[in-house]
Amino acid sequence: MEKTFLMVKPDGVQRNLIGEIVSRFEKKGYQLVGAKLMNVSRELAEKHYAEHKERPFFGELVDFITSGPVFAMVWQGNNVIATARAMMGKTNPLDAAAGTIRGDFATSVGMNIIHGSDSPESAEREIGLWFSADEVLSYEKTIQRWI
Ligand code: ABT
Ligand code: MG
Repeated sequence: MEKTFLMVKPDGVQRNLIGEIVSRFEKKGYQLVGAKLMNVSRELAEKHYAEHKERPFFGELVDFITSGPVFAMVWQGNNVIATARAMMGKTNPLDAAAGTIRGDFATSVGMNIIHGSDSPESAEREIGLWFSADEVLSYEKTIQRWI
């Protein structure tokens, strides 16, 4: 079963959106298999955003993501990587459709509420970076068979 890494960024935590965001993925039919509220070290932030290292906004990005607690999660389910990205909406809230998380709650590219892995390769890399093996659970959800 496919897994992805999702994270409520510091702006989402400060704005009390953890419950709203978790609820959307639960209602969609996905299964939460790992979660923790945590402060992010600069080292972890720099590894997470390594692909943007040369970009002019890299410093601000690391400052932002380390500015307060984030809610890191692993979700599991059918096509969860691409579907979660669709549910999040486009990176720039100007382009994010109403009904998506960013479309409904975000106004800035830099502070856009949620992160989600953008491919199977990044999902594997990011889950490994943020969670240890024993923090990602495997448990039966019998309701899954109806969705
Ligand atoms: P993330 O989920 O944070 O990775 O966002 P997403 O994959 O939708 O967008 P990318 B392109 O990976 O952007 C990473 C972070 O960099 C911020 N950003 C991006 C800017 O501040 N300015 C820019 O011009 C671009 C392209 C947005 C993302 N977020 N944060 N926080
Ligand atoms: Mg990204």
